[in-house]
Amino acid sequence: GHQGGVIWFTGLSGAGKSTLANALARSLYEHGVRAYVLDGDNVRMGLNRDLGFSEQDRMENIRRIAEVSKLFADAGFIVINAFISPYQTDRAMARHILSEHPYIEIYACCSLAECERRDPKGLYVKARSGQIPHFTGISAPYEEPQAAEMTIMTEIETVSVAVDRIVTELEKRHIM
Ligand code: GGZ
Repeated sequence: GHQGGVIWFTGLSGAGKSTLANALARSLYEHGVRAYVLDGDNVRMGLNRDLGFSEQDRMENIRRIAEVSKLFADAGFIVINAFISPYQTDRAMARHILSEHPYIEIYACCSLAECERRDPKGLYVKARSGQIPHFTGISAPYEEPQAAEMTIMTEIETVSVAVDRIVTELEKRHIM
């Protein structure tokens, strides 16, 4: 079996983090690699149901996710995280918590204008009309990564090309 590791997607709501994470997980499965995706859908409904979107709550969200990821990675899984993780300090904390494991941060880069055009859940419309406070990109900050191992320009690159590029990077780093 392979050693564990962590792939951490960061980016705006609607940038394509979960899409990339799930496509990557399928590809890893086909390569015989045990992988598991953590995202808002399976973490904020359960483990982190007590947390909202203040700066403090986002930090605690990221901290708990990093600690859970550490357990999965200790067990030999490749954990694929898809969280906005908008603050540089929180991403640095996650990287620190996971410093004993191979770690790759991937920036799902997409303009705010395009995320608003996609608006798959109608959240940007609600945020613009003031119905969602602290909405990332509208009324809360997104700090762009300065040290991401990879950047995927999701307005340009197809999911399958991006996934192949990530798999190549994982092989190069002997993570799989
Ligand atoms: C940002 C919000 C907010 C606010 C609800 N700001 O596109 P989605 O819907 O499915 O993904 C977003 C998700 C963000 O949760 P994360 O745990 O990834 O955020 S963080 O890393 O910053 O802790 C969005 C939805 O939750 N959502 N309210 N105010 N996104």
